[in-house]
Amino acid sequence: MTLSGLKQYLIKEGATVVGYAEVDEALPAEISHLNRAVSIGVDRNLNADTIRILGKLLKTAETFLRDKGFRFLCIPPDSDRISGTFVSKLYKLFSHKVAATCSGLGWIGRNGLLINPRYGPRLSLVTVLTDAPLEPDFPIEESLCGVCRLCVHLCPSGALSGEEWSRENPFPELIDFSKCYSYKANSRAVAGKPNCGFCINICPYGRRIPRDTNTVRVTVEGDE
Ligand code: B12
Ligand code: SF4
Ligand code: SF4
Repeated sequence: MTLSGLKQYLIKEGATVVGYAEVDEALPAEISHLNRAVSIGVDRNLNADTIRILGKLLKTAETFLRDKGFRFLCIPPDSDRISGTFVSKLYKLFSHKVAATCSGLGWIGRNGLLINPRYGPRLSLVTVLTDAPLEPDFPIEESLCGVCRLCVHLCPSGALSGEEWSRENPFPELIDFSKCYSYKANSRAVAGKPNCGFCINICPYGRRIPRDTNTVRVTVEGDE
């Protein structure tokens, strides 16, 4: 199989989307030799089963690249929870969202998440960095959120500022992570749920809701 065949191979093995990126500008010196990224997304919430599937896809890419003699660094989906090994120290040097925008899979929405035009923010991501000369896809330059601000208005913790991302200005203050984090922690305590994810569920991308609206009608039990 040729290098470009890796994409189809990963899709066949269960990936929803796969993109290749050239990521020199986002690489720290320690890993600057691994200047190509394979960004892999699956259309699922990030739960234990999704982590298993993404782990299997990482293994598939790893075997493929190793057999061809290339170097690689597989960054797992829950990289923040893995520590104690030399390789785990490298994980925090590169982010899944950078690989995803650079490989054309989507932009960063007002909710701070990677938004794919077809699957919206519902993709869970992993990344393989490599020195294999993969032909890069076109990076995404601008947000396509447009006038939509649904996630900003409806985030229960008020964590989202409504700022807009672009590749030229990739780190605006999109989200107050402490608000998001404490809301999630409380919701686990109160409702027994481990997460929130409202900013995923409300996004019209990947759903059939018009994007030119700032409001949503919420029907509660007893409403007409
Ligand atoms: C720590 C963490 C959290 C923390 C804090 C978030 C944070 N600081 O980012 C908390 C607990 C709050 C959290 C919450 C959630 N998280 Co979280 N989280 C992470 C984690 C482990 C690290 C993120 C991080 O450090 N970000 C640092 C910020 C500054 O950088 P960043 O993420 O790369 O984002 C910027 C850059 O990518 C930049 N950028 C984009 N393109 C380019 C291109 C270039 C060239 C450059 C220079 C920069 C650039 O734009 C982004 C915005 O500024 C990642 C997994 C990972 N290893 O990446 C998951 C991850 C971001 N989380 C994810 C998810 C799903 C969630 C939740 C929905 C979970 C839930 N169900 O509640 C919420 C959503 C909250 C929200 N609206 O963002 C997914 C997002 C998937 C997606 N479609 O985007 C990830 C990628 C996990 C995964 N493997 O899929 N999370
Ligand atoms: S996960 Fe919930 S609290 Fe956090 S930004 Fe999204 S909607 Fe807001
Ligand atoms: S809900 Fe609207 S503003 Fe928020 S990320 Fe989705 S398209 Fe962008």
